[in-house]
Amino acid sequence: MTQKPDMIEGFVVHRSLLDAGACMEIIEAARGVARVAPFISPVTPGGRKMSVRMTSAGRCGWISDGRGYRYADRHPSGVAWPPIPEPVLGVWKQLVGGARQPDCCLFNYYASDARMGLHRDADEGDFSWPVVSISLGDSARFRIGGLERRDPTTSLLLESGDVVVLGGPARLAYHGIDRIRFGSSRLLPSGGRLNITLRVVA
Ligand code: MD3
Ligand code: FE
Repeated sequence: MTQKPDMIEGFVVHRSLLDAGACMEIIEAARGVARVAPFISPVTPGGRKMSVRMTSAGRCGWISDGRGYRYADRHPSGVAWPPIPEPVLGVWKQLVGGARQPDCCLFNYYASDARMGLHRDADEGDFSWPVVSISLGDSARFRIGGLERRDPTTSLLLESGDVVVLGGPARLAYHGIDRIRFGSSRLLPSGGRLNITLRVVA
């Protein structure tokens, strides 16, 4: 567990929490989720196609379309979200405990040119539980700031097997992905980066 001195409180990085085997097991499980609930390129309410492709598992999933972004109880195809894979729940259990299960498991796939602009995750009705984020495949430059968009930011490289916990003040911090280092890992057959976030929604 490491920490930058100027980083917002509640942000914890568990470097290499998952070894290559554990990463592969989760990637296989993600493939199973995507067979039922395929990755889609969400469109922002402003009509722009996001470069990150997404799908979800669990009681609800995060979607975005012309009507806005929100949590929905079904994939846009109408199919129910598959259950959150057991090895992913195991990571939550290890870091957060068994008192509460996550409602949503969001899968973000980054191909070579994908990025995610600075934003905060505030669509959830309960911010008292942390968000857990699992990085798989190619490395990425992750940026995190403070509670206001104008606050200074710092960046760090997230690598395959790293798991980030965002609790306390960090739960509502601005953050984003500047770019990925395409080809830095061979774990995903077509390259790229898979990020998995676990959240309590309400
Ligand atoms: C800080 N995902 O799904 S993971 C997202 O790598 C998202 O795909 C990025 O931002 C990704 O919303 C960053 C790290 C992360 C995830 C959720 C957070 C940081 C967070 C929620 C609150 C604060
Ligand atoms: Fe986010």
